[in-house]
Amino acid sequence: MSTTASVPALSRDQLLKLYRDMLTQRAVDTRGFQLNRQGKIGIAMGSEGHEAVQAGTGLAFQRGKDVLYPYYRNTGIILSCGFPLVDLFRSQLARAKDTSGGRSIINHVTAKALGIATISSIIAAHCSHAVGAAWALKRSGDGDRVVFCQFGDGATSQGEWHEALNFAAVHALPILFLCENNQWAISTHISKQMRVPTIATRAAGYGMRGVSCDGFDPVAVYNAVHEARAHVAAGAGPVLVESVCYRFLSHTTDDDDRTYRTRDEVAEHRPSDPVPKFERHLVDSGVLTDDDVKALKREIAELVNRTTDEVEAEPYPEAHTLYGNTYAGPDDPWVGEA
Ligand SMILES: Cc1ncc(C[n+]2csc(CCOP(=O)(O)OP(=O)(O)O)c2C)c(N)n1
Ligand SMILES: [Mg+2]
Repeated sequence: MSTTASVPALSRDQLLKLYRDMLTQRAVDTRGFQLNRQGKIGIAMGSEGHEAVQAGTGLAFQRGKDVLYPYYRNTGIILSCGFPLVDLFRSQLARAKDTSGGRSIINHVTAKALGIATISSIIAAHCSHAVGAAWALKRSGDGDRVVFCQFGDGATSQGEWHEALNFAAVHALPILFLCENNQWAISTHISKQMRVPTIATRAAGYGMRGVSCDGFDPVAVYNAVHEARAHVAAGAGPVLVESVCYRFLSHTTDDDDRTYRTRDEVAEHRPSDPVPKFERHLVDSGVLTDDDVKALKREIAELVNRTTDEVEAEPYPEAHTLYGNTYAGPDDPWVGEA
């Protein structure tokens, strides 16, 4: 189904937040790839092409109420939901002050106070965790709070994903399932994942509402997610929202996408790049001038440079913390053993 016009028009401040969040996401992910090429971090995961999806979803998230279960490609959405940039760089650079003490793979951060749950690397495993959180919200009678569960197209082939959707639908849980359909799951194209035309179609199998939207347009994503959130918060059951986008870069810096897709295919999608597209829209509609755009880009570049330098100067975790959060008791379980 498509979205309706019941969503109010966005204010100038909201449009600027969308644009700023999109620019920040791109700058942070570009920095991740640079740090990897400089040999400073082991791996980087880009999200180029996902900026509109994540800024639009982040704007619909109600901070202080909602709970977010992100996945590894979600630098944009966690920043949009208030996660501090400095902590994201601490994760990328594995510094001691990272939310996992510098002991987790990059971007696997957590922030309880912001409602951001720990990221799981196991594809679709977090969908069950998110459903558990939604069940807890429902049982506690905490109305008007919604769980946002993000994942990619590939995740929808996992058995755990189907179990999560079914359970959520049967119990009418307050959860939004938000698919970032970038057409690829590492080297597996979407055409090898399913025979139905869209991910949203899959919702019908569970008696759940399914919506597909243009993931290159942050306003379209916001409208779809905002409306779906209202449906969920009203106690009408979960919704599956699919935002159709594209992954412009390799899966991670450990992947060479030239081995499974042509350069022509990637080039064909480039005109849809959401960042310059939204920028043109804001300038053409008089929300921003060209000078505003330049100033904002400079400001974000400076912020990202300053934060990178600041975190690079911070210490790595101490060796004795290696087993922390793994065993009960002392950091090092072998200390004192014969
Ligand atoms: C259960 C499981 N199987 C395989 C992997 C390896 N793996 C990591 S990312 C990924 C692709 C996921 O693709 P998608 O869900 O479309 O997300 P995207 O990376 O495209 O954003 C795979 C197969 C994993 N982490 N967990
Ligand atoms: Mg994918």
